[in-house]
Amino acid sequence: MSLISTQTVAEHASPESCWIIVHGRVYDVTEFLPEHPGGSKIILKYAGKDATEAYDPIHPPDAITTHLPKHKHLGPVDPQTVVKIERVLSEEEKKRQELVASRPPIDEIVNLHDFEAVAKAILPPKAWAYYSSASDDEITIRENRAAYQRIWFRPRILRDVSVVNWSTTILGYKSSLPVYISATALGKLGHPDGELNLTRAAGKHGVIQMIPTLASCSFDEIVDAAVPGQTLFLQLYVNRDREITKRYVQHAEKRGVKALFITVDAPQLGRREKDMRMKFVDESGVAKVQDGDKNVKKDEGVARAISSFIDPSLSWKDIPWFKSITNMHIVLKGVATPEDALMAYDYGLAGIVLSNHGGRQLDTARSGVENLIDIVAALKTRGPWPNPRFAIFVDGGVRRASDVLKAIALGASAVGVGRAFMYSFCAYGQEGVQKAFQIFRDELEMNMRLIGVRSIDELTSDLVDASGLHAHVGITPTDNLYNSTYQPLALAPFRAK
Ligand code: PPY
Repeated sequence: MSLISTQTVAEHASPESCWIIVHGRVYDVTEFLPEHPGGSKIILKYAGKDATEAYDPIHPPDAITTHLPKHKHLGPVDPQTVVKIERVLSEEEKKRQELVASRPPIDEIVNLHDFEAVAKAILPPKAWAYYSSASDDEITIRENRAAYQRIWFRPRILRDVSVVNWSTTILGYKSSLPVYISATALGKLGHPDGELNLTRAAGKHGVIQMIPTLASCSFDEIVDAAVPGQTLFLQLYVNRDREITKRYVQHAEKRGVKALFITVDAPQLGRREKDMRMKFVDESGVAKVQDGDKNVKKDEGVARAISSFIDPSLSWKDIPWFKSITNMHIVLKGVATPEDALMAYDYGLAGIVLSNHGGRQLDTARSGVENLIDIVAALKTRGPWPNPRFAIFVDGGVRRASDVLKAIALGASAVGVGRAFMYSFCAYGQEGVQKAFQIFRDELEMNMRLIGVRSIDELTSDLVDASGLHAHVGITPTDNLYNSTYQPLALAPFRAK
């Protein structure tokens, strides 16, 4: 294949003929422009140029090759014609890099909040905005923490807790912790290795990872990074084109993924205002939201820009189809009521995740752990509980082993942790995730001893007092550690005309 010079590429810099370079190869994306989930404008910014740096954090490496027909793959760029441009760092970026270099040594990290504080300090503002944002007034994201603080322990004493064991099984697969890594998207916004940090750490420590549909790394890269026998689950956003979904699901099963977690709480993406505002801030820090540019879509941030493929027509009628295309366990992620929990059970699914999507979807939705109480009560009407054929998971706001133990005591099989593991790799890469596992282990050991349980199956509801859980009044002590890393919602900056 002949080489293409950068000068030739530069001649195709318009909507009529738009070529871009990604990872040293030239692509003709002219016809793809109207189909790009993020809109054509962002591609046109790189028309005739190298788009790799902008492409990388928000696309798996194979996205362009799988979405563009073969005849639009024009070939390799001629390296002789590539002019290396010295990158000039902005003052803000320089300061950020200094902060990265001077972050606290990992031994000084003592809890999961610490990772979040470091991540907040060192992440590029767009990454922090995307990861930390939650919908509307961010009430639910706060409630996810607050709910755990309305549950109190009723510890038992004198039970010989010299040996305690917190390993368990999740959907029948061994897990060294009663915690799994929940899906969070776009890992490379926060660290060059993205989700592979999680995979590698999980492989070393026997923890189960749920691979996100919208990972920055490709699905196969993640599976390839797993060690033999490592258990992986898959989170699924259902595509409007069911053939794409079918291929993706069947490929995952072939590659050994054990369970499919279908996201059911995001037929439309929540309005995460912190993320949305970022879209409008240009290099000079000026908020474009105020300049009346009709071409700027005002309702987008990183997330909304890439969410248009998700099918809002997904319904219960699709469940038999999913069962027909895969033998993996099927779990619905984002269940919030006993009515839907019973439907999931009656459809013969393997379980549900009581989740509000980390507070990023319906604001003022209740916390998963609060919903757990009513949902367990409802499932008990279907027969003996716990039921080995149906698992309940909870996610959202988990930062302490005590949170995990409370959810399990109330009937959860295991608990999902998303942001906290993500912040641990944003701050310290794979080592950060391993340290986060160690913190969970240390806290589990201490808390299990202090509660008087030796194994996960000894955690029963009599060990907690959840009588105040449904009372949504502010009588809990202030969560200082958490509140110091979360910021109030900011108004777009004003500027002089
Ligand atoms: C989220 O941001 O909450 C996600 O679940 C990931 C995502 C990212 C971009 C579009 C849709 C969903």
